[in-house]
Amino acid sequence: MPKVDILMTGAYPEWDMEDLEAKYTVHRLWEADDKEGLLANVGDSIRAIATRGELGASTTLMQSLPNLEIVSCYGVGTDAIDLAHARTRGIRVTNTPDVLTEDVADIALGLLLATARHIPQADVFVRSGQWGKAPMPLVTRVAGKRLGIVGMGRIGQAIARRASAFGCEISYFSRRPQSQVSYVFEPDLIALAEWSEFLIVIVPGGEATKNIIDAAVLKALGANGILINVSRGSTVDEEALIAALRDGTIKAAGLDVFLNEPKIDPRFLALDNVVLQPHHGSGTIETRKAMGQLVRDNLAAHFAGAALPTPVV
Ligand code: 8YV
Repeated sequence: MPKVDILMTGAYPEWDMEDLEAKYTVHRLWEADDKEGLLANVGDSIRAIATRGELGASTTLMQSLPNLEIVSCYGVGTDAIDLAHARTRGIRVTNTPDVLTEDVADIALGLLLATARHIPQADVFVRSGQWGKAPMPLVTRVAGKRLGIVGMGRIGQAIARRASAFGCEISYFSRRPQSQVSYVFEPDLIALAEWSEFLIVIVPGGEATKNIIDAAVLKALGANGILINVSRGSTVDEEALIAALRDGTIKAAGLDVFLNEPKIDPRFLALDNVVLQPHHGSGTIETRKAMGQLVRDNLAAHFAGAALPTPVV
């Protein structure tokens, strides 16, 4: 029986690639010099897309695949997948929730600690031989501070659990109050920013949250405030953020996500009050193995006519 043809938009770790190549005929879109030519040649045979959260599946891409049945996403965020188009065509969409929750929450707190306590700068201080010649500058405490969380889904709740252990006071902004948590719900994002010493952004990407962190929110966060973004680059107005970092409107930022990844705005590289991560919140061996397994389990379930483990559409 011929193997099912699938299209991959970007690479997975080798352990996933080996399994997918063994089970399917894999077409590697990201390696094609002539992507349109590849799609023209094999588009009719493609029954599945295996993509990544940041790569998604555009309307144009899905329209070029007339026999597409499923998009399996390696990541929890599906904002780069045209879900409405998938729904109109009856294309299933799956993602990889839960398995990455703890890692992304870890990196949110890790970025907060790194940004507030100047951990990258301290490493340079030692390596460059400054220790003993000048005192390391005093920095910002994290424990016991006021933390605003923008988005109180699974990852937001995991962030709050960690911050509670740090003795932080926690309030959150969300579309609606989350009855399963006891933290203070603040429906006014500006008011939350004014109250917060730290603001962690963990809302889903997409049009509804585009630039939700804008110049007004950054001004409200204030000159002693620290912004952490582990959501999507689209949730922060980057022009406003770069200006706020440059002008001292906020103290500092820790960023795992950006617009135009991986070719981020070069102005970030010139700022000394920002800690930069390469969209690596879920980037541990354990979590990526679990994510890859879920992608493959969803594909296998679909082609076996079984229930999908983690359906979105
Ligand atoms: C993924 C992400 O690991 O889960 C998401 O939506 O953005 C990341 O956690 C990344 O997209 C994998 O390439």
